[in-house]
Amino acid sequence: MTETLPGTTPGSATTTTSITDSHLKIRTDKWIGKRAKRVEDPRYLTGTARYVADLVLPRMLHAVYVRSPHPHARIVSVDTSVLPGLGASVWVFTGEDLAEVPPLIDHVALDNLLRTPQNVIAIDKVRFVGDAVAVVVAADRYAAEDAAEELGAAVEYELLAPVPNVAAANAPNAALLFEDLKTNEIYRQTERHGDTDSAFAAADRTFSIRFHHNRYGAAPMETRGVLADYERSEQQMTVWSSTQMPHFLRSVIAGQLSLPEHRVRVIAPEVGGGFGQKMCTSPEEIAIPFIALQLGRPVKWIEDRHEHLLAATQAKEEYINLEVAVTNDGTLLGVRGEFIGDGGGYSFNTESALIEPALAAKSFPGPYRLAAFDETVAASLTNKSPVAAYRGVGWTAANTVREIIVDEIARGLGIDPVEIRLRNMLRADELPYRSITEQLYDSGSYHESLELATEAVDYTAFRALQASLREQGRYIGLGISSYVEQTAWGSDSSAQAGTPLPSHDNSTVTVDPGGTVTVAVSTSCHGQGHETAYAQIAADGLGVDMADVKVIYGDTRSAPYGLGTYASRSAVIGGATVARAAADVRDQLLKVAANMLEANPEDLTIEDSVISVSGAPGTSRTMAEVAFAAYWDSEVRSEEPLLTATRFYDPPATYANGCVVVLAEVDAGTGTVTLDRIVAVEDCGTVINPMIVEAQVQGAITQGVGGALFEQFVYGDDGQPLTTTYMDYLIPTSTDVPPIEVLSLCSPSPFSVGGIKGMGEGGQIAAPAAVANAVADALAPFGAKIRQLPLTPDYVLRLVGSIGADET
Ligand code: MCN
Ligand code: SMO
Repeated sequence: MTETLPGTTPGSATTTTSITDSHLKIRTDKWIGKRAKRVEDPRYLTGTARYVADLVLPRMLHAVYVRSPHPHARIVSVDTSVLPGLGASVWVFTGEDLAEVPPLIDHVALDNLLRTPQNVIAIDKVRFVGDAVAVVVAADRYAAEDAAEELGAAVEYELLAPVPNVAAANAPNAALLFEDLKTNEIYRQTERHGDTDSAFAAADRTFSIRFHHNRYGAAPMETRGVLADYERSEQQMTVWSSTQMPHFLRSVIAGQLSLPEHRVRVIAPEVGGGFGQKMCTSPEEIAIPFIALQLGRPVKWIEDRHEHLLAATQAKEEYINLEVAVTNDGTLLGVRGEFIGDGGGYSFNTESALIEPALAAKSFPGPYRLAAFDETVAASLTNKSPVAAYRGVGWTAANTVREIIVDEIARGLGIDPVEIRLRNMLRADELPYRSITEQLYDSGSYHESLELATEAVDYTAFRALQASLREQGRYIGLGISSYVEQTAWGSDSSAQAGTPLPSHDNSTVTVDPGGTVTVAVSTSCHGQGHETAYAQIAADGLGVDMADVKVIYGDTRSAPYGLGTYASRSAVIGGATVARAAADVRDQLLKVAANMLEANPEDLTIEDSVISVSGAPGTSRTMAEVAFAAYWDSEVRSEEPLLTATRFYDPPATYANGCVVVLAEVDAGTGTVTLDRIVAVEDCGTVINPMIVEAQVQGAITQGVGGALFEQFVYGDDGQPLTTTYMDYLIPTSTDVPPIEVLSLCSPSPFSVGGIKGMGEGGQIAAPAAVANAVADALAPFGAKIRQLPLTPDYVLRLVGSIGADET
């Protein structure tokens, strides 16, 4: 039987308090599902949280990177002799100096994906502006910055033709980023699902779209940073890094630096946001430990903002071209799709340049029935910063283009956009459902979330208002974006996403001799509130107060091995492992308590840290008494006195869903877009903490609004980045985003422990399409068809026809 958490019955749309699993005897309704305040927030708000940049070690040196000012060039020489004090007060490391460190490659198990080894400092050539050429180390940051500037001027390059985009990458005689590959296109594969030819033959109409999804990226409050310390006498490497994956990083560092893994310790101290960017291994996370090892002194590198905008990974750029076959009543029959990634200078490690196009293709069907789908997935290298994970990965682009074309089909056929969606959407009773791309949707509320979101904005009244305002020359629009979010990334999810990566995670729950609880988890929080959510689960599991639970993570010496936090996996995986381990420890406690109370363990209950015999009031022991006895009283303790358990989980894929509706007004004279209202319906099954979930939705939607209206890394045709400060690269501020209303539905997963689904990215997957569709709806009188993001005033004016013609 499926393990269930308290308060849930798999398959039901409402929560109950029944417990249906014989093993997981976790109590029910106390903490899980409560709007518990985040226990981590006081230290964020009072500034006492410690990030890598705050850490100071004795004899610590500071590293500054020399980075390429050219998009594509051969490194002829790096003349380190220009630096006074070289080897005495200043140290320089070039690619040659790190030649023994193997290059980074991706880990995706696909045979026909060409690999692009990335030296952690470039050796022969540079492939984007910002590629690392050398690292300068000095006693303080000022000296290191000065020396880096001097050295930068002394690097000699032989310029190569830049490859600024996918078209240029595949033009005849294009310069090659990796000459030995003989092509810049590192992957192309067509998969046919169902009979697309028959679908098109049977169609009444076909619609098409050619869409360029913008390149944008995470802008975490804390930039990247690494501090490495190698204690030679102990042969011990300790690396503090702002990472989402401490254990994985430990394995990579051990491998790259040929250190035995037990002599490497990685600590992710406070991490001020990652949003996927800190998931992959940064070359800096290998180079800085190597340098610390060479120098025998601690070395710290803290990325500055300018460097971040140049050299940190970027995301989401891809071209999606679709042809869609439909009947006159709006039924989707088949789709032919091309998903072409612009991977940047390297197919970046962990998930490769397929992270955008492959994930977009596999997730494309979303909440709709689709029986025939041809997908071509391709990725090319270009002379731009590598593309890697950013919240919503390929799902954002796929959802955006799918929801835009669904609206265009509705408009073309004269069908209401709500109606066309309802006609094609899977109903809850059709689930579980295996999509045409082999994604197994477990449960969901596709119809209900669309209906709830449109009711919340009073859809009918809005249409009336829209019509009357149009007569006055005011253009308001309503945009709908329905979505499915693949979550719970373990081996199953990643395989269903088309980029297989085996994984699992673990938690250790320990009741200390004093009766308090320590929970050590292998997921690694970087802002999501895990200390609170896992404490809620452990508190219910053990029958204690949340305040008695301390959750620790982020240090490979104290947390069990696992893959960390990304792909909205932690609630499902961490939640289950904590619940399972807590259940085991509860059993251990009850054995000891049974000895003390001369009762059967089955007759005992734990309530508010008091263990009693049911039906026999007065016969009880406190948790602290039992825990103390378990460790110290050889009369009653069990054969294994430690009250501790470590449990594992490699979850089945789970699919959350929801709907975002945006109301916007477009000024057809200036091209500005004002968002008036945003309503989001979120369904992530069993909710651990509704307040956290709501805030996650709000944060993710805000980032999606950024992608829809403002954010884009722009490169010139010469490969030079044009967005290198936050004056050029705009991110949304509080005045750009109206309050975001979040409503909830609950379709517990029938597959996962407790029915939990993840949800951390849904808002960013859905929001861009909702904004785009609101603008297209507002500008419907102009026949506006959106073919790119962001919706800058300039582009909006093109849509209304004021500047030139729509290109497509
Ligand atoms: N949650 C819950 N009930 C559920 C599902 C989730 O209470 N049914 C809670 C969880 O306990 C967790 C939060 O919501 O506190 C998000 O859970 P989950 O969806 O499992 O996602 P992860 O914790 O694995 O976080 C990863 C996700 C991703 S992939 C990105 S990118 C992202 C995001 O989280 N980066 C973030 N949200 C972020 N939030 C902050 N502040 N900073 C980031 O870098
Ligand atoms: S992009 Mo999130 O860390 O999977």
